[in-house]
Amino acid sequence: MPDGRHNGPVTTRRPLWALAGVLAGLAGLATSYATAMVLTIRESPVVAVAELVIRLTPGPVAERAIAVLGHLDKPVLIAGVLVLLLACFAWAGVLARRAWWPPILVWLVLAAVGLVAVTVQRGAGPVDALPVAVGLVTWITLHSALTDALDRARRRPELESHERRVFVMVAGVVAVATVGIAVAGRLVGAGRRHVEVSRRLLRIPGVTRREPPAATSLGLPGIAPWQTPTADFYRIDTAIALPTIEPDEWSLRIHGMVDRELTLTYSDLVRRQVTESWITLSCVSNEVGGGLVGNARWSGVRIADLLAGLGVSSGADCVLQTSHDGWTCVTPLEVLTDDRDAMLAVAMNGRPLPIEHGFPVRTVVPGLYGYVSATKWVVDLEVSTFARSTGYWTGKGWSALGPVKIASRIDVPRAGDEVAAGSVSFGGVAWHQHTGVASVEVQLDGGEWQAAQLGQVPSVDTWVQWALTLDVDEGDHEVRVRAVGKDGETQTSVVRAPDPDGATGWHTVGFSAG
Ligand SMILES: Nc1nc2c(c(=O)[nH]1)N[C@H]1C(S)=C(S)[C@@H](COP(=O)(O)O)O[C@H]1N2
Ligand SMILES: [Mo]
Repeated sequence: MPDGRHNGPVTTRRPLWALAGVLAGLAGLATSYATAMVLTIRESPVVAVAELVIRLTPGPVAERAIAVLGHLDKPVLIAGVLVLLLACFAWAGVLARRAWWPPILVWLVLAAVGLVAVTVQRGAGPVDALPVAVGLVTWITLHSALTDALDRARRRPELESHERRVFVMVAGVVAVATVGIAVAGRLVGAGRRHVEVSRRLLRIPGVTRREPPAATSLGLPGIAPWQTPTADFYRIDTAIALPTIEPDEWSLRIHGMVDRELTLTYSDLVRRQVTESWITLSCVSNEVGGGLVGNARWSGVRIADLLAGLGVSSGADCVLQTSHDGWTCVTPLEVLTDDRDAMLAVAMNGRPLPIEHGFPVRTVVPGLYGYVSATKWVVDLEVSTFARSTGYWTGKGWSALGPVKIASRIDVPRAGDEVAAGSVSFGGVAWHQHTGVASVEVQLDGGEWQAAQLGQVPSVDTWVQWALTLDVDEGDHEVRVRAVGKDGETQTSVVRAPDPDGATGWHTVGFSAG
């Protein structure tokens, strides 16, 4: 970019520079909006900013505004944010007449505000920053492209009309592209919103909401609740843009080594007997003590019942599952046909599956890590053989079989906590899906292992809360936990990383008492 803009006479008219800023600004809003629409089901960063303003507005002021504006408070606020943005865009454009860097500062500050707004949203993750980043890159590139043309026109008066034409052309292209991108984003967003509306309106016969049995909870504050609220359930997938599938458009093909193929529509599926069970799902990538595990009530149709009618060949030993977005996994036939509740789940915690957890249909298999069993947005089940089938993660070196390993976690106290000396409560969760946890033992400062109290769980397919109160002296301490399975296996102390078949080792937490 040419340096020393301040040297040249400022001949090109201010409004053109302001226009350059406004066009670049609007283009950035369009690309960030479209990115937000494609990536997530959220609104654009502009809406996040408006929501942040609402959150930061003192209650009485907000109430007064709502009283005056009625239900229009949010649109009015968004319009206000947009007007303010337009002013900043124009200002950035005019600033570019002096030097190349002041407008960059403006873009950076605006992006920083957007970034703060999106990251304080409920459940925000790193991906929420992407629309802001895309918007910022758009701003800076287009703004410099547009103002460079103006700058050249100013420096070379003999070329002014030519450079003006260049500017007008670039500006025209930017304006048209902006509208196009915004409209495309809107269409994607509308489709997504439509699926979300269908999801909310869906009532599935046989799906009920149920509180967890009271005895599952030990009532110790700080332990993960036995039933993981859907909004807090961990999420792992390779999808950048979430698949959005209307139930009407969904179907599942079951084929391969079967006598009769079957294609099920959504209504075919939910017309069948719905089974509901509490099942803990966990991820093979979970580190010792990590949070990639959750327990929910799943409702769906048992896969064993479906397969029973299809005449599975005796040579088959697995099912290759494929999702709408092309993710695959290979599941042993055995766990899909024995008496466990391996299911095509349509609901989680009594509500249709959230889009990010696989709407409208996913598989859930008690006892296996998600990477070999829990296909979200599942559309194809091919009965096959391990010799012939490879799943997404097993193709990258993870173990072909993924039975969940016995695990336990300390939730209270947290690492580094300072607690009052005397009697201290310890607690957490332990799991060994489809085997069950027989006991949990706690060791303080390398002493005797002591048995913890366990919550009562409805089946061997869920995790269990544990708690124990011990006398603790003043000073620094270290507490460890290990579980014993109903098969008699004690959780190993051998420390292993998650790759290739799940982490092992005892969760250990350091804390101090004073
Ligand atoms: N379509 C699809 N399904 C998927 C995955 C994925 O990447 N794509 N990841 C799997 C993994 S590794 C896990 S641990 C679980 C996580 O399910 P959740 O996001 O509902 O917790 O989904 C499984 N199903
Ligand atoms: Mo996973």
